[in-house]
Amino acid sequence: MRLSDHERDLLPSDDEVRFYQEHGYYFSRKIYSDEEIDRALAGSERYYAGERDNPLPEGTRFFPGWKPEMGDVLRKNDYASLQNRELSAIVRKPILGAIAARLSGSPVIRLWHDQLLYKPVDTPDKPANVGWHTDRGYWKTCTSTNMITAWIPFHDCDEQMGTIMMIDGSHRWPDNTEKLNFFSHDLEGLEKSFDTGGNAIVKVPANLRKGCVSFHHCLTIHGSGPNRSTQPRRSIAVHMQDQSNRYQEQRRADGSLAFHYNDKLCRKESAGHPDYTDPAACPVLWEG
Ligand SMILES: O=C(O)CCC(=O)C(=O)O
Repeated sequence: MRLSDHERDLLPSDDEVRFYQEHGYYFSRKIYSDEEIDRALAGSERYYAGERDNPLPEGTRFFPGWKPEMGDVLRKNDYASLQNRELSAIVRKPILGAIAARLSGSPVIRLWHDQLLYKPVDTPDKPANVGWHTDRGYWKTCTSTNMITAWIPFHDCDEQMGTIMMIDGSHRWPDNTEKLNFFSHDLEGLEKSFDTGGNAIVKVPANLRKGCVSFHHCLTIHGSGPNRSTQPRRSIAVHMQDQSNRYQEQRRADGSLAFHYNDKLCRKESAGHPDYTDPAACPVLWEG
C-alpha cells in the first residue's frame, strides 16, 4: 500500500505520535476532500433507505441497528462499510489506516468494525447523546489493548453539534471499562463514577473541519453531548485492530462469557475460535 507525497505530509509527526501516547487522542489534518466526504454522506443516505451493495451473509442479519420504524433517535448501524461502496471507500482510504499505524506503532492495521452514526437535533423528550465509555469495554474478546478508533464526521463538527469528546489521558487511568455505557443519557452521572486515579477530568471536544478525523485509543473515555444545532450530526466510527490482535475467551465482571458480533461474522480458526484476521470481515486497511 502506498501514499502519495502529499498524503505522507499528512501523517502525524513524531511529536504528534508522542501526544497521542500521552493524551489518548489525536485530531488529524484534512485527509479527505469535500467530494469524498459528500460521497460518503450520499452512501449513508442510500444505506438508511435500505439499499445494500453487499449484504451481510445469512445468519448475521440479526445484528442490531437503527431501522426507520425506530423514528428520529440516535442511529447506530454497525458494519455499514462492508455493505455500502461509498462508505467502504472512506474506510479503506489508505491514509486512514496509515495514520492509525503510526499512532499505534503497528505495521498492519485491520478493520475491526465500523459504526455509522446519526445524531438528530436535540429535543427535550428524546435525548440523543452518547454516554461516556471506552471502546475496550465492548471488546473484551480481543487480546489487544492497543486498538484504535477513527471518528469521521461528514461535515464541519463542533460542540454545538454534539461532537465527540475525549477525556484527556484517561487511557492511562485505572480500568473504568465495565461501569461506563455508550447508551446512557446521563453523562453527568457517569462522570461522577470515574475512577480517575487522582487525575483531573479534562474534556476535549473534537472540533473538526470537514475532512479531518479524530483518533482515540481503545481505553480513552469518550462520549458526546446533545446536538443543539439545526442539522443532524452524521459520522462514521472506524474501529481498527493492530496486527497482534486475536480472539480470547474472556469473562465479564458478572461471570458471563464476553461476546462480540465479529465472533459470528468472522470465519473460524482450526480451534473453532473466531479468526479476527478474516479478510472478508476484517480487511487489512494498511500494511506498511
Ligand atoms: O459519535 C459519538 O459521539 C461517539 C462515537 C464513539 O463512541 C466512537 O467513535 O467510538
